[in-house]
Amino acid sequence: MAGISWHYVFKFIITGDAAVGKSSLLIRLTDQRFLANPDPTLGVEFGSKLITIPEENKVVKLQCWDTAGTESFRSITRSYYRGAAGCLLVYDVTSRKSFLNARTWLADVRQHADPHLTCILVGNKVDLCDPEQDAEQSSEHTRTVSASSSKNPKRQVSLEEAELFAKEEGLLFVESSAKSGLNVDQAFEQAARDILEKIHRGAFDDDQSPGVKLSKPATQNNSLSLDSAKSRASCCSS
Ligand SMILES: Nc1nc2c(ncn2[C@@H]2O[C@H](COP(=O)(O)OP(=O)(O)OP(=O)(O)O)[C@@H](O)[C@H]2O)c(=O)[nH]1
Ligand SMILES: [Mg+2]
Repeated sequence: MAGISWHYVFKFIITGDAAVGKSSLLIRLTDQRFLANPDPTLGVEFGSKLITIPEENKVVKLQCWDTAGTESFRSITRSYYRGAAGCLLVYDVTSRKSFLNARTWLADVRQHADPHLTCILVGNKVDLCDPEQDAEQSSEHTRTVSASSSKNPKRQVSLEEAELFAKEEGLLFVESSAKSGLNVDQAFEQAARDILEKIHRGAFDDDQSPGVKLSKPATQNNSLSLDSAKSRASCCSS
């Protein structure tokens, strides 16, 4: 194991409308900071981070392509979707439009990314919502499923509506705040765990899946594949 700095590399993309906080989520992940006035992304930006999945004793390198939400960059950003294993599909909980547009982003991503793509829907800027009003709204929701909040002027997408959309589309889901850091690392980790599970089930293939790479230390021969990782994981996991 000596010399291994990571066991897997996963290609991630971050997508969604302009100004929903995609770059802010990436900066929070990689630098643990928040910029009040970041520049809009022109095309794509890149960031990477090593994360540990303790229960698997594995180190995963996340290679993240943060794409521009502005329509004029759409054809450029699309080309970065190719082969992605993970996707953060971001909307802003205070912008209903950004939530409605998530469907279009998802369709685009599914067309170009790996067919086994793991996608997590991320409702960002939850720090702008009043938690007390949220709790009140949530209890009312058991009776009436409303699309948006009339009581909380900032929140325009309820937790329940987003959860339902995620369930229907087979997405993971979390609400986050790049500003406070709430659930930012967790969003990436949850998606990485899901990809690892898919690897163990044999869904990703080391040669066929450009968005997933397995470390090949010099001491082992080049036949090491995701299949062997799968069998090693299953033999050691009981
Ligand atoms: N309150 C709050 N503001 C946020 C949060 N995340 C981002 N912002 C702010 O939202 C604005 C847009 O953030 P960006 O990270 O540039 O958004 P983006 O999705 O990368 O935008 P594009 O690159 O243009 O597609 C900035 O003013 C951020 O400071 C958050 O969690 N809470
Ligand atoms: Mg950006």
